[in-house]
Amino acid sequence: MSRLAFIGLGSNLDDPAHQVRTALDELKSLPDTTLTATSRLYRSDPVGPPGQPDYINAVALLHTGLEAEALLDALQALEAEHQRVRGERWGPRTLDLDILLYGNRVISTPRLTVPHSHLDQRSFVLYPLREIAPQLVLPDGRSIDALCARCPMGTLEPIGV
Ligand code: ROI
Repeated sequence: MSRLAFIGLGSNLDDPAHQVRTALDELKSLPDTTLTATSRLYRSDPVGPPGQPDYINAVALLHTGLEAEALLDALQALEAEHQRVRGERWGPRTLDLDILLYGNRVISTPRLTVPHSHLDQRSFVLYPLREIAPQLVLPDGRSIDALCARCPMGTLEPIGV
């Protein structure tokens, strides 16, 4: 069975815009998966420890036959190809790929929390998400419009395609 999965992309090291653009392209080659939509790239101030570089963020929509954990494995393999080294919590990273939503499923396992935690508090996720899915409703019934209304854009800005 094929599902819609929204993926959040983020980078703040080693030419972040290039990291995100390359990763968007690489999502096309995941097995049993079609890349259906991509948001623009957005620049955002870092959330988390201060003193780290700005982030580039984007959101992609996949149509995938992969189960959620298999999708997570595939995304982690892509992160590893981008030389992501897991360092300090909320520290700088070359590439972060998060499953934001997986169909209408709610998943809570040691490896995976879907919808992604803090999704509703992060403008760098919500606004790119709304760009590609303006009618989106979360499994708990909240609409993307309602979530954006409660989460100011702040310094988030699109930087083009
Ligand atoms: N801050 C921004 N702006 N964008 C991110 O993608 C991002 N990712 C993270 C933390 C460290 C929480 N901060 C971020 O994981």
